[in-house]
Amino acid sequence: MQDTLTHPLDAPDAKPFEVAAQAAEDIARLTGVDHHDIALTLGSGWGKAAELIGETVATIPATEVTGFSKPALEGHVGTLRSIRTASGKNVLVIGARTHYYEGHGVRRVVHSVRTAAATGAKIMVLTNGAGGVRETWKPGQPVLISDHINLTADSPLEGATFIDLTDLYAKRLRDIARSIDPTLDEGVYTQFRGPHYETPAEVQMAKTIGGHIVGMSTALEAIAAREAGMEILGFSLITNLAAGIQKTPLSHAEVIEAGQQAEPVISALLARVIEAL
Ligand code: 8IG
Repeated sequence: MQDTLTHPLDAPDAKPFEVAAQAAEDIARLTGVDHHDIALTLGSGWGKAAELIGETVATIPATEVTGFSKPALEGHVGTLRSIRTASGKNVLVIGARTHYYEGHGVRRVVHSVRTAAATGAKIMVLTNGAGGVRETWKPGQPVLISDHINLTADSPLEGATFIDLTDLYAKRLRDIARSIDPTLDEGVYTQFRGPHYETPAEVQMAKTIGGHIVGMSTALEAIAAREAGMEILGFSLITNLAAGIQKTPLSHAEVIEAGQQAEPVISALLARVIEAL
């Protein structure tokens, strides 16, 4: 636990990987599960997947885990769950994402990913709700992330840490996902800072530079996951077509509704993919 003024990742002498190791110890103690094989971050629209993945062994409030709680009361930060699949794999389900646009710095954004690696997870499954740049995509459609463009101008890596990002979103894992659903399309995820959605001109820029999906979360997490040695699988739920691609203004309510409509279908898909990993 921590006092209410300093966050463990904000201390001048903080070592992010040591804080993550402490968080992993907390998770082992609180869940009674000393090792996880796969970690899964649930983004908007994907929340129902957890129940379908297997038997929930333990659910813990993220506030009980080092580095997940906030320095002051700022609403809830969600839960962490340990789930055992039918084949006996332990899946750490992270329902507590910190977004870059919250402004607490990139260390806090990727703390859950580093913690997942510290619990032993070798595969990081990152899911999100996002905007679609391809006109042929429909709200409610899940797509695989094939690569990303990081437009945050930031990095979770500190110092001269040169990390290769070739095949960041592992083709091996995308192929497994497509063996479950051969109709899955894929595209390049473009991370903007947010929290505003893009202008139509920014969406055209994303398209011109090779982006197909626009979002606010996953690229920074994927970089940290690769640094931590994990294999990464990324899914976007297209909740809306990006600004200017769809002719009507974007509304958060619409985004939430598309997510709710799609939730049962994509959750079942995700559960089947995880069992196949
Ligand atoms: I849900 O259109 C969702 N998240 N950047 N743009 C960006 N993030 C998003 C969008 C979108 N829809």
